[in-house]
Amino acid sequence: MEPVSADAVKARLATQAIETPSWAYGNSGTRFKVFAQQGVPRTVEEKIDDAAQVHAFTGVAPSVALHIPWDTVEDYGKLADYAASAGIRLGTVNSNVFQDDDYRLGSVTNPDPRIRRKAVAHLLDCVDVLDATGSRDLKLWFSDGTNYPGQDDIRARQDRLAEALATVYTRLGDDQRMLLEYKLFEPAFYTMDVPDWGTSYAHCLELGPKARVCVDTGHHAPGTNIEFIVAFLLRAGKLGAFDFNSRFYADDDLMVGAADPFQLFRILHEVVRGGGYEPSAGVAFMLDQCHNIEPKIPGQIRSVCNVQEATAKALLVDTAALAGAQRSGDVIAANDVLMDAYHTDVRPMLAELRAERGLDPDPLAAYRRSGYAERIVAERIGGSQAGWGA
Ligand code: LRH
Ligand code: MN
Ligand code: MN
Repeated sequence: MEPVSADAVKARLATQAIETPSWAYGNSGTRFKVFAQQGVPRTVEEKIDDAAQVHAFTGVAPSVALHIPWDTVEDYGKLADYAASAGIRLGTVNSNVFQDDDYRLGSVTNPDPRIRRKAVAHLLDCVDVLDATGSRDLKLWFSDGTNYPGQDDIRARQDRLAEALATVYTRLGDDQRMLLEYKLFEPAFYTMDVPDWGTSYAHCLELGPKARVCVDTGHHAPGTNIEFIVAFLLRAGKLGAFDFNSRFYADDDLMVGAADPFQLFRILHEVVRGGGYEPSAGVAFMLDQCHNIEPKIPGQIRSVCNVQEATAKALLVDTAALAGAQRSGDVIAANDVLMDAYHTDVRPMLAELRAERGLDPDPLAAYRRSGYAERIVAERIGGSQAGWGA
């Protein structure tokens, strides 16, 4: 059997695009404490500058996701121009209907129609932002849910959710999409209104082709087989995006690939296997992590590189050998094929790829040497929070 050639893998890796989140560059923490770091951005433009650094050193992070209202500006067209002049573009627009006192009992699923209208109005405003920035995707995550049995009518909340989603869906332009993200628990602890991929999938199916599921890798119960979800959604044409991060316990938002690099590889193997790596599949690779204790930009660089490494390994899987072993029912040989790819040290290949593209083979070391970190500490006084504690 012909092993996969390094050149073929490098050619495919050269087309990868991993989006970083604007909120990763601001101060962050947990509900116990937000830690202030020196040199963090004071404005949306400075978040874009930092995201541009991640792209400059990795070559595979050409866009930054916005979070509204954390990244509210007067003129989003101008912001898009600013991003272009910094060498990147604005990506997914994340809505936020979870930080207003009105949303104590929910946003789009709130029993009060006035509050539902307010939440939907925000989501529609976010579609205006898509129009202005030229971005394709609106990401929806709802903190809606209940804490106590009997608190509200679970079924009625699904109806309200469906109605709100349909209103937003109708407003989408031809080339725009909505990504519905799910989360098992938190901030609600008895029911979440979109707790899992099945709920998200069912709503997206009802809505139509412009609605797809977003898989945040930290939003599942421990032990959940995420690669199965990926395979299923890809087969159904409903995988829209990833929010990559690492978790040891729940929604930990740690650096991608830090907790379980093997799981990351298994997920990317299913992405490649299911055609999700082809640009035409429309699967957006995004990071969703807020670094609490590590420096922001190096943390993003590390995460981007970890996604790239796992992708390289997934692209190295000898698919013919795998299919052969599967056909003949050779369980051990089939497993060997996957493990061979996983155990391959792809770092020299990635270093080569970067050098071929005029980049430093070691993005983290190059960033550290660049002096950017010292410059922003000197220039930026009183940086902003990511938004969680705001
Ligand atoms: C919710 C979430 C969602 C938000 C982001 C800040 O836990 O994953 O994607 O928009 O965090
Ligand atoms: Mn997320
Ligand atoms: Mn999350």
